[in-house]
Amino acid sequence: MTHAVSLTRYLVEQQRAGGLIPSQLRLLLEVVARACKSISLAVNKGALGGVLGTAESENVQGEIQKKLDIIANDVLIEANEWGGHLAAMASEEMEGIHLVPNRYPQGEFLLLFDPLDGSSNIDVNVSIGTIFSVLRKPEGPGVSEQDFLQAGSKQVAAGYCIYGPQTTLVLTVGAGVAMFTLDREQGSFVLTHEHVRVPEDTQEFAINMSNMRHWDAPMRRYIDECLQGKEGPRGKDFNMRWIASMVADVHRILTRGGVFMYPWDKREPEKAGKLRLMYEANPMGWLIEQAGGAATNGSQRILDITPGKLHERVSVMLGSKNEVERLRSYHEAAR
Ligand code: AHM
Ligand code: MG
Repeated sequence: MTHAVSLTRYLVEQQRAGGLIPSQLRLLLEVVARACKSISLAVNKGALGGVLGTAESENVQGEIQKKLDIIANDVLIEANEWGGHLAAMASEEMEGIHLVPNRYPQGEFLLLFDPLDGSSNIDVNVSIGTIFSVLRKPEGPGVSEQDFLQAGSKQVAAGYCIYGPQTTLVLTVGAGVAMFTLDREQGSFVLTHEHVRVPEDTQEFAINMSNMRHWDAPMRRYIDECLQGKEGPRGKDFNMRWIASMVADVHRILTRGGVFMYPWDKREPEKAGKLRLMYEANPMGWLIEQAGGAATNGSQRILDITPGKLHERVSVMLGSKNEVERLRSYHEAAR
């Protein structure tokens, strides 16, 4: 009889085999998984739990917060404060960093998260998720926002938990991508996919087409060629999906390939894009790379960008390698 591999066992085995996971990081990932479990319960209760709808507040990005944005943020903060594995946290929903209170021991790691990604889908019962990224705190006393401003290539763990028909935790610690499905009877995450691979080619793209008129020329060229299908320069038909939850779109790409784009557009030209670098693009970019795909902003590998500020935005193109390379080359050709 084969035994199901729990998240705990997977992490212990990674710790033993690759030495990739120090004990504090293992604890951190278990705590994040536990927090995701309770966010999943709140999401599932929906209207019965009184968690739907809008809160009476805005976040630092000027976006109206949903009740679940705040609940998920509080759950993650509360769960991660006391374990001794973290020095500080940062979130899409908080302007500054959140230090671990003095009464608790300080750990070596920094945790960043988007507590509830895909907020516009909460009330309509469509998949949403939590995205997280873990960095090591640089040596030295105390901790400041500056300590967080590290390139995505410095991440030591990254992942997301998707709250959909199933609740699935997707994780990398730098040794490929593994997926764990929440077994609600047992209350534990069970390994259900290992060595996840994104096919290098695809005929499926994800972008919010309603913004087409605002894109720059290389972006329009790429989509225009896809839309021409078999009769166009690509010589094949393309399918389109747009869930408007990055976690759900990325999950589909990790499962069957595809390319996801949220490019710069001229609605707000001073912003590099809509999505945030440190807790959306970096963790997703690393997961995709770990599964054999690629992630760029059109001119640079996402993971090579050194952030200038915590809530920095970025143009995102990620997924099947050959499509991302094509996007990069169209941007290069236009420079
Ligand atoms: P959020 O973190 O406030 O939920 O915003 C990020 C989301 C992504 O999940 C998704 O890809 C994108 O915003 C959808 O944007 P749009 O509504 O413009 O299509
Ligand atoms: Mg988000």
